Amino acid sequence: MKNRRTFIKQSAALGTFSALGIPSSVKAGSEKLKDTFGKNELPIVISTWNTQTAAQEAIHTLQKGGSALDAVESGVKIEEANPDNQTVGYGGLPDRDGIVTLDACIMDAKGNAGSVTYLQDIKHPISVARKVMEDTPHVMLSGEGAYQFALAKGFQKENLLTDKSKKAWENWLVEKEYKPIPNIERHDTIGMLAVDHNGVMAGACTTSGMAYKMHGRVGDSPIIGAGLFVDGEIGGAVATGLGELVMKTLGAFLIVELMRQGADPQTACEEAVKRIADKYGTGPDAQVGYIALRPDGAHGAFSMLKGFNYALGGLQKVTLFDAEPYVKK
Ligand code: SD4
Repeated sequence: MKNRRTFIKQSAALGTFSALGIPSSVKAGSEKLKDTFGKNELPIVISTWNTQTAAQEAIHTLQKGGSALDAVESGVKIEEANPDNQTVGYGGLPDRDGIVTLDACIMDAKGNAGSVTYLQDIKHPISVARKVMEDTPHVMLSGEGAYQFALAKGFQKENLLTDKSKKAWENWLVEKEYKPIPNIERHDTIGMLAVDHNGVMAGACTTSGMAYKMHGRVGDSPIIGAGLFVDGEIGGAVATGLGELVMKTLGAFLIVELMRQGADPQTACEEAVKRIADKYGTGPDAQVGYIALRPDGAHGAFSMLKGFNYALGGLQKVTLFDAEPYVKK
């Protein structure tokens, strides 16, 4: 919860933020929770794309007395296990060599973080990332090392390439053209942020990455500060979309730092998208979507292109919203 000291710190920072010439007004996104639920209620969960079931699971975990960390882990696991989501976990589209490789990370309010990259044959990379955070002195394990660690922790080897995704890959082999398609059926990489009843937050992000990527490619999703960043005092942010653009601008960290300087979550998401647009342009494949959440329940969401949506939920209901895009057409 925000105490008086934090409030004074943030208010003082607001002056600095305005002095930079960046607008710091509270915009529509931050008000949406109030529109939907009447007031800024806790707990709250927000997740990228059409992932209401996952958000519902996270709320359920909180209702059962689980922590925010338990909530985001249990929530994103729904999508990791969902074969119809071809951008996450089991059923994810493979790389150009036909191999499914997974990236995930998790972070708590105290700044503890765990991550796995280029992980194969394990259905729940988010749970392996949590084990890296809790049971090792490291933040990130990759490839074979992450796999061996997972086996040692009791995870089972599983084939993650479903017939549907194998067929899609075989069709892709005919042309072999790498073309990022980040708005896959409005059901993509899942990033999730949650705040519990006491204002304690956590975040998680998990993906099979861009379809038909080069073998060995790792995206933004498992990179702390790019795909996900959480500071329990300030807020958290998660990214989805073309990871290379997020990595080159350290999107999630940028959003949290803008919030630290006084920006509301909506303005911070807009600034981070604008940073990409200014530096790298707004090409037809350059979709990036951000969501952000503050410990008091205020949130924001914004994307580069049309088509990005997100689930937002509290104890009463979970609702799907379209994010406003930077490129309006
Ligand atoms: C990546 N950011 O690997 C992920 C993919 C994604 O919506 O989010 N797709 O680049």
